[in-house]
Amino acid sequence: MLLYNSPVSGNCYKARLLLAQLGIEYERREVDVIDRSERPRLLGELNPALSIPTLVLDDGSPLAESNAILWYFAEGTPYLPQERLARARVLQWLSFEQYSLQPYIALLRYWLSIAHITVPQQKIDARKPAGYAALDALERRLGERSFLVEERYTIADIALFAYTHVAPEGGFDLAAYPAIREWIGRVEAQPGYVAIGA
Ligand SMILES: N[C@@H](CCC(=O)N[C@@H](CS)C(=O)NCC(=O)O)C(=O)O
Repeated sequence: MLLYNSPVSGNCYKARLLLAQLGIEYERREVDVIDRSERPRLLGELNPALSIPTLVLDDGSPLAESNAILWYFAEGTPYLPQERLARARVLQWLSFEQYSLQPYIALLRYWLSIAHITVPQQKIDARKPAGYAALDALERRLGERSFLVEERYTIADIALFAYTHVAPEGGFDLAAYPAIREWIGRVEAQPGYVAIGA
């Protein structure tokens, strides 16, 4: 199995973390997240969005989108509940991550700490309130439970953890979010945990 990957990408990290926790081996091919000129050649046949992570399964089938990759590998394992409502709630949090968290927290991290591009402060400030609103939502949820769904660690936690724990790299202060900080510690204590840079 081959993962088109970047070590700095939170989306790729989601796949790397779950695969490590499941003990599944794979190869990595590193893809530049700043110079995207090679994407059509590398990924054109595999993923119409030309995004990473893109995975090629052992039988040659491509699979893209970080949360789809999580779902595929978590199926039939403790990382994805079997009960209908719990599965829908996992999907609820995966959708929240893509729509409400990533465009603000991941994007600011990319601008400020990965690409180091000069972005007008006004443009940065404009993304902050929605990023903090996503953190507020997570804090409310985690203030009343240990994990996002069913009181146990699932791919919902992996998906939200990926960019939340590095939110300070995008200029977000987690000091006012004690429940999030405790949850980060619980995720890091899970068996088979690997850090984003590993
Ligand atoms: N929704 C996608 C987003 C993937 C994504 O944005 N990947 C970045 C690297 S972290 C990328 O390759 N972007 C492609 C591009 O901007 O050209 C996912 O969750 O996998």
